[in-house]
Amino acid sequence: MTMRGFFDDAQRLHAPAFEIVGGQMVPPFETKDRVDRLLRPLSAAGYCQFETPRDFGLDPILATHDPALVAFLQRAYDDWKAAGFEGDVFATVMPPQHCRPRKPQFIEGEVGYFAASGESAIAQGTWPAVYASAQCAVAAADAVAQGDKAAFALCRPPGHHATKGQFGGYCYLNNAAIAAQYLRNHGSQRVAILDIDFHHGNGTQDIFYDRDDVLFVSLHGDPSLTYPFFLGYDDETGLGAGEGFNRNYPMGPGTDFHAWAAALHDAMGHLNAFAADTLVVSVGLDTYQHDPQSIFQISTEDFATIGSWIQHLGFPTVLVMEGGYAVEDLPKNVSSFFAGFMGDVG
Ligand code: SP5
Ligand code: ZN
Repeated sequence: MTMRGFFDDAQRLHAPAFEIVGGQMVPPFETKDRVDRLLRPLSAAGYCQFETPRDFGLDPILATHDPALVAFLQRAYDDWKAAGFEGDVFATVMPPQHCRPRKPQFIEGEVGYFAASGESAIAQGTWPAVYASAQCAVAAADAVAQGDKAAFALCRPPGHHATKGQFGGYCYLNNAAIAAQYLRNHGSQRVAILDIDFHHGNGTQDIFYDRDDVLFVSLHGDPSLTYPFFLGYDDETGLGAGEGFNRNYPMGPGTDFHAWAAALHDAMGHLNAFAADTLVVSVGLDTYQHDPQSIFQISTEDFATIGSWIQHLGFPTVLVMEGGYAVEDLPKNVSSFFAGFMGDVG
């Protein structure tokens, strides 16, 4: 058994010179190497047959994001250079609390308006990479909308920290949210999103927080201790019509598979009760015990169990790649997840 996988060469074009961590310029965690290392193993094992997504245009992106963010991402680098700045685009200013910010007219202020956090740069190739990454998500959603049981979007840059109107956390457009909205617009009445990335999917939560047609369930590090810090608490359950359709499982340092799996088991109860037509999974493997960003203790073998459980939910499923920064071990971890999902083990 195999599934269609989507990847575009243009996704390699996003290559900022550095990110800022702990007050230092460090090599970016989120690199093209992350996806380059996955293509061959996943094809060789027969899990995925990769193809370049066709161009679905801006419409599926604009069905999820504010047009102002999309326009900003397209022009930010050029505007930055036109202003005389030498490096990549970084946010250095953020709006005061309790202010309803008006969008500034100068690029230096605009970046602060559109940034949810300041570690992530916009570089020369960022827009074409981000656009191609989103097209992978749309193509995978389209495959499932057309009847495939599962499809894989090898997204990079990742997406789940991008809100309707802001980028951040290595994310510029929210690939999983775009896939979910595409499914809604192409035959699915109810779409569930399961986010297993180590970090809370604050962007995805933001996008669907007041809706009852898209359920968002996320397992992640306690936001009082780890990125994205301001969202991901378990009392965030949705707003208005969306009340009860957002579920968070924050977990503390040292969380092992036993504890994590108990949360997944509970989360699966919500997924089953929601009776979704289709499932989108934000597949981040940065819960791994040796991941540089993780405070969890998940092993390579555990990812097979996770893949198997998710497959056993039985929904037509769009798998969307998110984080995972133990670059050397990422191929074996992703392969393990696929082995479980495709029924090779577990
Ligand atoms: C998609 C995704 O996984 N984005 C993650 C963005 C969070 N980046 C925060 C970087 C901070 C690194 N600090 C590591 C300290 C670990 N103890
Ligand atoms: Zn993450």
